[in-house]
Amino acid sequence: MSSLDDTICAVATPPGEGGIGVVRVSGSQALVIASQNIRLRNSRPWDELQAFRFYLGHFLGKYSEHSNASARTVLDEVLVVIMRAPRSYTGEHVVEVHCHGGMAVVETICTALIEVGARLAEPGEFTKRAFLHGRLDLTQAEAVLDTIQANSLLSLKLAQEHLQGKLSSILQGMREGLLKMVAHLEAGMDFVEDDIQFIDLTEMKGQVQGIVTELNRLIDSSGEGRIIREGVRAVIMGQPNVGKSSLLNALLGIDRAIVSAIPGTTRDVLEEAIMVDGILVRFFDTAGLRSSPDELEREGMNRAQQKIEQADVLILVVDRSEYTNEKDVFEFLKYQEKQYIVVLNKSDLPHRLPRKSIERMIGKHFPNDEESRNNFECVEVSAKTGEGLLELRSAIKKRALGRRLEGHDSVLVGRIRHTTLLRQARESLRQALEALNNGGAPEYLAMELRSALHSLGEIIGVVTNEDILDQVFRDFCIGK
Ligand SMILES: Nc1nc2c(ncn2[C@@H]2O[C@H](COP(=O)(O)OP(=O)(O)OP(=O)(O)O)[C@@H](O)[C@H]2O)c(=O)[nH]1
Ligand SMILES: [Mg+2]
Repeated sequence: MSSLDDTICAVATPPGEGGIGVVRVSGSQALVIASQNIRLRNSRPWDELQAFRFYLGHFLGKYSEHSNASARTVLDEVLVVIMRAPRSYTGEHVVEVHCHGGMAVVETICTALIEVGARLAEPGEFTKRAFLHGRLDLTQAEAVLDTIQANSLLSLKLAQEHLQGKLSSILQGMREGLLKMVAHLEAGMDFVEDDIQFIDLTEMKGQVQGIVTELNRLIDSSGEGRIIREGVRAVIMGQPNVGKSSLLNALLGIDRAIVSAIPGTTRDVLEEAIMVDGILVRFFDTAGLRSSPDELEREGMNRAQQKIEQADVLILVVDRSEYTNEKDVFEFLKYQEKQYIVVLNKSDLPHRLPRKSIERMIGKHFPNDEESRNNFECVEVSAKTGEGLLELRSAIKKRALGRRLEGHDSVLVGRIRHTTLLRQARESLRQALEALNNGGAPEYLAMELRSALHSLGEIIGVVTNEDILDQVFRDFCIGK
């Protein structure tokens, strides 16, 4: 384990050229280390500097390893800001050096700080320290990474909600309820001979049921949460030559995929992403599915099949200028649990079949209950003229996010780590409910409640170990 006693430093801005680059130092010696290399314009002693204010100065260093210390020259003009423990991101003393954003500048400054006693930070070590010093809990630390990686307005909103502790406070509330129940149960165990009951079991059942209901809601939100974090996977599929690649190009507004009148043009899966109304949609253009003797085309179809299985939304393209019969679409309609959009393409050409007939033909393949019937809709589009594309875009967003389309207030869960632990907690509570219904022993009840407490605690980081921390922080970049 890396020591908390070290003072760490790292370049916090991305590699490459930029107007400004930031080098960050954190630890008990941060001010001492920085002061050795920085000559402030006003010559104020460092211990008199005010926190959260910028000071202008020069960063001094050597251009060559072999030059002696007295040969130090100005490496860059810098702005310095200090934050004193515990009022900083990490909870330690922090110095940020704002210099020009060139590779040589930031690297040389970082190296100079290491030479006078700092250690190069590991990925995510600043945030890990913030967690270890109680500045953030684990869901908030994860939300820092989600904020950095947010690729759409909605994913940013989700990350910020978690950063503000909305998920943690729900989980803390559950934990407090469970802790009380465990305390009462254990107190009851001590007085078992006096037959004193410290908590009414019917009341306890109601409380556990309440937590299970809330856990169900959070777990159910994980599909949408993942889509918001990672983007919608929309797979364009259909028979050869119906205009799948033309549709991809039309949606992107560029000539990305090869289009031709020859069936079997697309072989490999093409992926391109665009923003649709605040959410990232990743489109996959696939090879048209048909029986073909061509080995390459068959491999293309295998790849298409894999993508179809991972899709959040399936865009089935049919050619309205041709007769479409059930045999043509049958193969594509077997993923009934998924959301379908049937694109009736080439709407600029004369139609062979009325829209109603196509809808009826496709509808016949979905079970005759309301939910299944709502799993698909038809949109008329011309990839050639662009007609119907707006309607298609809003259909994709609606299908991917379902009811939670706009202005949702409830907290969503978007990480597999969270969903897995929420499921474990729910399972323990279900066992507890069963025991409550069947007059199970209080020892057993308390054990299940403790196990749920443990799972919920692991999400926020009340319960933790090096493995959990490694899992959380390994995706961070150095400098965060
Ligand atoms: N008139 C008209 N022609 C279209 C439209 N969309 C596609 N086409 C034409 O249909 C033919 C096939 O288009 P592609 O986009 O290559 O079809 P595909 O489904 O990707 O075909 P494969 O890759 O072979 O499976 C081309 O000649 C396109 O110009 C449309 O909306 N209107
Ligand atoms: Mg194609």
